[in-house]
Amino acid sequence: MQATTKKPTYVTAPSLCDLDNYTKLLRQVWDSGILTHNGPLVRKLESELCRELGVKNMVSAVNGTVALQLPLKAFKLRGEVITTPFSWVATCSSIFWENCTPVFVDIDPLTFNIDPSKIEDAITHKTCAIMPVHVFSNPCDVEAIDTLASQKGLKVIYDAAHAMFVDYKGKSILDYGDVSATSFHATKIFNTGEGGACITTDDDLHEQLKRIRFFGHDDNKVIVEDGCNGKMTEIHAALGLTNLPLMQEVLDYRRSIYNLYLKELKPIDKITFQQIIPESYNYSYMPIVLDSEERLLTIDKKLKAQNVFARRYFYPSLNTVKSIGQYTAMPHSENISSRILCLPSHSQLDLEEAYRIASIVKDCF
Ligand code: T4K
Repeated sequence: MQATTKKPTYVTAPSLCDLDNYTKLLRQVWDSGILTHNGPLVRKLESELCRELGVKNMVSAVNGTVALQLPLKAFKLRGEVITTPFSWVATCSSIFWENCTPVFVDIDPLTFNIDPSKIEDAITHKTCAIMPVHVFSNPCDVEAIDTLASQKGLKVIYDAAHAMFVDYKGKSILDYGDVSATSFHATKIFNTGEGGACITTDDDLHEQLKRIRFFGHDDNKVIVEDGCNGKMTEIHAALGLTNLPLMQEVLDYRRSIYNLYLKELKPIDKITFQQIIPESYNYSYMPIVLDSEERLLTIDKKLKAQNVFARRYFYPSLNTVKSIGQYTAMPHSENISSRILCLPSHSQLDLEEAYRIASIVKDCF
């Protein structure tokens, strides 16, 4: 097939505020000269997000990976952290950076989240925490995980990088576990360019996370614990504050794209979808699972020929990555990982283009 001259369509694009609104806020930064160190816009972003999400405490961070590291540091964890092989590599690298070892537990092949019924068998005397991922914003079985963790005396740090603006059983999904860590990366549903945050209901832990983010300093700049530099800048916070009012529109639009793809592709029995709870999902990704890797490669090639760039999130399954550790079979994760493709979904994707993409996919059957 011949490549078209059409503008490329990427898997995602950042939802961006009006540039003039952003520069208006940047004027304040220029006038004050305060660029970082827990400045007024960072604090404002944290409090506005807490209000919007209905959560008590938030500590913003330089990115989502550091947001995962901050609680590992706060709890002074050493040993094994149980996690999922079906994730972005940052889940594992945050564990390694904090001198712990990831131990994989396979996923549920329907929800793509860690299978809670398999966690207990993976617990050893070295286990110190569980780090599950709400994959594509789909809530983990938080009741089962949190109950098991408290019985075994383990910390739970949810990797909620995808899970902004998701409520589950009457509260934000970010309010479960000891801490949730989310990402505000450019490719996420809410973005500050780079950024992330820790969310916890524990006020003391919240204060401690703030200190760790700021070199371990207390309010008087006395070093009271082992910290790092995990601070968000005012420039990033300004972008977040200007993007925030767009969120309802962004969420609604992503949902309509998801439903369009679903309607078009559901009749094809060789395509399956993540099992989700429709009211507890932010529709930031559009994952489809094909009947074989061969089919996936064919579809991906056909899309690329039409200037459409889907992405294999998450591929490869992390248990197969040599630098992460010795291989242990994770059949469900490896299987889903080899057949899953995320189709373009973002605010700048018009519905007509989504129809066209769905048609290219359909033509491969
Ligand atoms: N845990 C989980 C479960 C995660 O998924 C992630 C990150 C983390 C933790 C860590 O959070 P952070 O430390 O990143 O805050 C992206 C992101 O870099 C990464 O944040 C994300 N997960 C991961 C799933 O995907 P790529 O490899 O897709 O980026 P890239 O450059 O290929 O971009 C994809 C498409 O997006 C491009 O084709 C065009 C568009 N794009 C991208 C960027 C960066 C834009 O339009 N503008 C942009 O600025 O990694």
